[in-house]
Amino acid sequence: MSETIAALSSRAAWEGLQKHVATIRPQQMKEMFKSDPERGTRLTAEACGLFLDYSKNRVTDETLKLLVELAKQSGLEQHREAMFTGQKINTTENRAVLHVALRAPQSESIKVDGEDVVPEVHKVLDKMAKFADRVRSGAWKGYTGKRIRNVVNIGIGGSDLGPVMAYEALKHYAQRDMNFVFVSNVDGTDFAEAVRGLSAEETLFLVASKTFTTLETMTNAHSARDWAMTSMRDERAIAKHFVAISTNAEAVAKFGIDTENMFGFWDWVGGRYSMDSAIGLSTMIAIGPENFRAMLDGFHAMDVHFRTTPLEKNLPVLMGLLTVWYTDFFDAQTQAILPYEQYLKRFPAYLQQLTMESNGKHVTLDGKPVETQTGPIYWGEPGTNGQHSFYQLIHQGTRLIPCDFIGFYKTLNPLGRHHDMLMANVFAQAEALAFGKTAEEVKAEGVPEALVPHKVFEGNRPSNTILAEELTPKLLGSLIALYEHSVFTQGVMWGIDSFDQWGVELGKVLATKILGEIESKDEPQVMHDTSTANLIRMYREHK
Ligand code: G6Q
Repeated sequence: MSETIAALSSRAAWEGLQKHVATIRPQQMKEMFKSDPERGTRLTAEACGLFLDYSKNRVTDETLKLLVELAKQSGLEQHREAMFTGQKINTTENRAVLHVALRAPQSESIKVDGEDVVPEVHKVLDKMAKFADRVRSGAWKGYTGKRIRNVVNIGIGGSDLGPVMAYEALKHYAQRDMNFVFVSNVDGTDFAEAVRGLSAEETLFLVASKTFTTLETMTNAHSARDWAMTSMRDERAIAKHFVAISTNAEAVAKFGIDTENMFGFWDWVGGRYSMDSAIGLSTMIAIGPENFRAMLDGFHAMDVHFRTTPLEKNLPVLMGLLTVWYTDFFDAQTQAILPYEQYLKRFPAYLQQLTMESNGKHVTLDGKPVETQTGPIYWGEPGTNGQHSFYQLIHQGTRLIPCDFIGFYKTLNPLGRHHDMLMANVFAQAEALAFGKTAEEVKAEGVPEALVPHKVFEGNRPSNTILAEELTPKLLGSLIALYEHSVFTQGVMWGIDSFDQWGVELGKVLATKILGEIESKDEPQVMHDTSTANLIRMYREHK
């Protein structure tokens, strides 16, 4: 598909945007709002229970028109259809990209290599549901007959960040007499602290690894097995205390887990797009199959919106285009994610992987160097905590940092005036960023002359505000899919493969070589630069 699309810099809309940006740079949002009384209600869009206010961005109608044209000239609609119809758009791995099939209703049919994958998806979902119900009700017993009280998910990257985020986000709906723990780091402290105080007889390990070869996960899984055996002393206990989530049945069996206790998925599900596959088993055990299915419905609703809504009203498209706008025309390096919802505390970390692993690419699909900056750095913390730390730089620093504020009309934990205060902060921050405070306004407050420059806020700093009714499983699904498809939109503009991760693969092999050298008793056969060689030598001497 990429052959038929002109290089980014020669797409007409790109050229148009390059000229156009010169007219936007000097404009102040304050003036844009003054001259257009409808702006705050007009530059909004709504879908799947999510209301997006994108009026506080450095854009005019002309900008948006050009960005939408750019999307069309970049083949967004064709690429989107290629994804939804199972074409192998992850070209460097020759794979389809079908996380959308994970939440497709049973009535749909999506084919990969001529085979409908939807029935398989539902087969696994049903198996997960049966298992989750048994664990939740206590029907699934540990080896010594006790019910499971602790669920430990062992996984890393895509096999960890989604499950942790979803568990935290949906804790309100979780079975509270169970304990959910997540182990990812190969640092032994992670495992040691996770199982501290747990009884092995009441603990179920979910070993979540697409490949079932990842060093960190396999190391933690073996330590978990040793830990469980220390108290249960019988290999037969493994069948009751370990299940696997993987695409690699052979490696699962080799580890000693009965493949009856394996929940499968497929090579067309990327790790960072897998939290709604069997990788979400911990989520399903926590919140129950019904809530999990509601979450899938939320994902699916956003998939339908993304696939069918005209680009100018399409939430993920708008958000993706705005990210391209700031990244490539305003030299923005980062994008802040600021959820004003404590349950979303791991959402920024989850999005870091989703966005940066997807769009941290330096060549286009045909292997040529990209002509512009690609994926920005995503980061953030829940409000209002961030306000007392890094917001200073967003307000008065020298960098442009587009922000996504996320808030809810209703809290799941009503407590006095807390929620009104929380939401007052969302609106106040977005307002202050956009409109700032002039020297005149500061002076009028009686601020001494010498302090005036310090108290001036330039304003003109862009943000989106996303509002929703309440954090439900369904809403969470839609919110995640919103960002998934925004990332997709960005990737199509840049012409990159948003679905491979060769940088991650590199990390998986590099350490293995050095590990051998560290553990060897022989004199180090040092083939490294002098710095690395010295560091390895120091470690060997002092460990
Ligand atoms: C995600 C990446 C990566 C992956 C982990 C874990 O898109 O590929 O984060 O999820 O490296 O891999 P396994 O699930 O195979 O253990």
